[in-house]
Amino acid sequence: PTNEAEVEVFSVPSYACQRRTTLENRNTVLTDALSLLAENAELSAEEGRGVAFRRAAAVLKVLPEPVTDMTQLRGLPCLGEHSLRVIKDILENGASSEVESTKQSERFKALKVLTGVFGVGAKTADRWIREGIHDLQQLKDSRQTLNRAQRAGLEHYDDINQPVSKAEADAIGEIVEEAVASVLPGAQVTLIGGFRRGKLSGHDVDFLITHPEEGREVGLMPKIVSWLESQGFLLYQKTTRNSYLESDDGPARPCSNMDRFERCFSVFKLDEDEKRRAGQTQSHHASAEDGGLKPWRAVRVDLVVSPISQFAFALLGWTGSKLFERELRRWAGHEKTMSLSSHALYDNTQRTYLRATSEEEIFAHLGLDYIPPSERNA
Ligand code: TTP
Ligand code: MN
Ligand code: MN
Repeated sequence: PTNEAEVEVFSVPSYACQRRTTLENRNTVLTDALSLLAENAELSAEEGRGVAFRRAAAVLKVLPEPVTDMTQLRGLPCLGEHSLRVIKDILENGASSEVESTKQSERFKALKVLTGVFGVGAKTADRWIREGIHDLQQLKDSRQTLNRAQRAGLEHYDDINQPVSKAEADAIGEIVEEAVASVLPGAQVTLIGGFRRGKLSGHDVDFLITHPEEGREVGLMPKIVSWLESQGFLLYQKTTRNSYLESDDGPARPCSNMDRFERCFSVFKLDEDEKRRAGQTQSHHASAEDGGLKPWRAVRVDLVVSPISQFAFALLGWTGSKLFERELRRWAGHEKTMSLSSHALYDNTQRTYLRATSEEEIFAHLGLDYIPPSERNA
């Protein structure tokens, strides 16, 4: 043992997929600020800046204690000049002037409100703002033609922008289980997305569906959707069929982050009754008896169907967080010369696909310690 005082250096690996990020965050003031700047960048078609802010926030999320002094940040990865300036401002003045002015800006407020309409992305919102539309009333008054998704988004705006609780996610899960069991006995339903990572609320509920016998899952989504529709559970749905095999970029070159599974973007009608039947306690949501308010709420639900041979990749790719996924792909490409998608893992050196039947195997192929879902909250 040495007599010299040891300086404790907290070391953080630079890729988020090398780190364990739980939901416990001692630096929410800082990470909220950086996340807001990330969101503003993403809404303004500045993806690079958005990712930089997301990476900086993710590093702060794993620190074991609140940051109180800039010296604590020495040697940490992913903290660029801009992020450091924001952090310094908050530590010294209690708030970041850039974050505060962004929050107040008419443009940011309008982008938030308009992209809060399901089916409206940053591009559309930007075009509307340039045409003088800044809020929902102006959108309704304008003669803009809305597509089916946007009409549903506008109609159920308040519900869709109200967080979904775990209890509500479980109630939706029971409905999806029933639908799947009715149309293809033996098919399996897995809760994915934020709820699989242990989040207590989310903006939607995500499910991955497969069947243990390869091929049995083909054509499954339209059957599930028909069953749900016949039971009155769907306010909106759009199913896109699997285009994996016919795509020409192939699994080795996942050109976009969008995968090509058969999937369904939907808006569920969740009855308070349904929630009670699922064994949950009564929510704050008004029931029909206490004031004439509607006894149901709209909930955004994403369904994905994958063949069993790709299940582990789909599970890993759809559990998130979005930054964790991005970092996994960056690690694969930059550190391992591999291409990872929600369908497959390809080794560009050996020119071969690496098989996996579990997430653990995929981490092992990538030379990474296994990180469980609850620690992927980067
Ligand atoms: P989201 O449902 O958007 O996010 P989330 O579940 O992590 O958070 P929230 O609580 O706000 O719903 O996406 C879930 C995962 O699905 C995310 O890790 C990325 C993945 N995904 C794809 O693989 N392809 C896609 O096209 C989309 C939209 C998401
Ligand atoms: Mn989700
Ligand atoms: Mn989703």
